Amino acid sequence: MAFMFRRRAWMSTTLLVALAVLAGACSTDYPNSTFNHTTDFNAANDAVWDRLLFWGTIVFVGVEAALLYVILRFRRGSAARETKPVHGDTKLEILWTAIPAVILVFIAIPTVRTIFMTQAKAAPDALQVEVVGHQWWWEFRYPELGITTANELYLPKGRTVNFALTTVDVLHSFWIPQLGGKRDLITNKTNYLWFTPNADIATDALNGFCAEYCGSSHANMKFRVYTVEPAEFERWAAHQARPAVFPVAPAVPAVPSGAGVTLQTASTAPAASDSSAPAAPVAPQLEPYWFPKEQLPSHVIPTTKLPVGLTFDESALAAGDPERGRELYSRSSCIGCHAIAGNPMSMSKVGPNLTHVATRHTIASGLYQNDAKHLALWIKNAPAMKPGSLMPTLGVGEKDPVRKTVMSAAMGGLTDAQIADIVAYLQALK
Ligand code: HEC
Ligand SMILES: [Cu+2]
Repeated sequence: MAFMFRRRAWMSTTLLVALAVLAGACSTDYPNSTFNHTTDFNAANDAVWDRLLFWGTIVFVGVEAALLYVILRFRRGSAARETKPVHGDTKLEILWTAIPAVILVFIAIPTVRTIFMTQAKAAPDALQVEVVGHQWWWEFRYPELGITTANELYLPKGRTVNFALTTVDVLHSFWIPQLGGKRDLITNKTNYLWFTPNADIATDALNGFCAEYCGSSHANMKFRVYTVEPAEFERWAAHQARPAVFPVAPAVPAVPSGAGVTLQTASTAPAASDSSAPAAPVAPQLEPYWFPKEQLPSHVIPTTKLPVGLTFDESALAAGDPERGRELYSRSSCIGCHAIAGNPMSMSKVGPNLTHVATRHTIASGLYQNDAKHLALWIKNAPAMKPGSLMPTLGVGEKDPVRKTVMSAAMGGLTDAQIADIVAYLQALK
């Protein structure tokens, strides 16, 4: 009776697990799948994988069939229990050496071919992107375009991109499951990785990860990748290459309005010609582009919980003033670590480049949404927001979670009102 019951429980559990696996397989939303043919790189890898699966399945079915046959045919009580020894059967030994060897050849040829293809040098006209790993964030530079940014990568569809991968500290690994990777970032060595996003893939936001354990916030070392139309990429790049636009008040161009399309009016001003304008040629500026917030898919929107006990006076945020913030930022510790092109006080390269920080959707390498509240909490106590973060605790009265020291005004600590001003400044850096 007890046995019957246990067998039933066992069977229903098995059935339940099988159903759950089946139901799980029905989902069509795989935001981090490596099996989509979105680039030449992952199409080639997937072809190798399919080949392995094909031969692996044949071997599996063959071996299992032979096993079942032997179990049934030579079971206890059957007539065929006496077996004939096969030791020294040359024919048989040649056969079971040759068959696996042939299968290995079928696997080895496409594998080696794919290795050679993906390890080759990228085409010379590829878009160059330097990827620098930091504990625990990503620096992205487009050397030909004069852009330095962090944690958010823009890639034009249909063009080969060649990543030069290095690290300033420990080993990291660059991985965008939907597009390609992984490849290691190694100290004192440049590794390369290239692929071409297909021209017909969707304009999309994808996840990227660090895939090599690199310390306490390794799991928090993520990034975002936006696959965009070539024209959008050009607009993005032209904008990112310019210094920060600050103050936000409309610039007074030497050229009367209309002829010189300034950044602030680029979206509204038509390229109308003004006959009274001097002949000074003004390069037409492209309308700035960054991936529209409303189109972000849910899998790139961070949902990280805030640390317990870290709060911010929300009414102070509303009172933040960008001009006061710029002034304060420019004489605070921030300038010892960050660069903002257009702010001559801020030229350091320890932390992420903040020139166009307000055009990014996340902060702290994909950990939090880039909004006033998260920026404020981040500045107040970054190590509490991200374990091990190399940006120090800066809020007055805040405790450094590792050193246990408490920040004071005398040490350069910032009050909520001061942080609110700096946040207003950062949010103006479009
Ligand atoms: C000792 C160096 C240091 C100082 C001082 C410092 N930061 Fe940072 N900051 C960093 C580092 C390093 C990071 C990246 C941390 C991470 O993501 O793990 C960072 C990240 C940031 C980010 C997020 C950027 C992004 O794109 O993810 C902002 C915003 C920021 N800092 C603003 C400030 C401001 C404002 C100040 C001054 C009040 C300041 N920082 C002072 C080193 C510093
Ligand atoms: Cu890492």
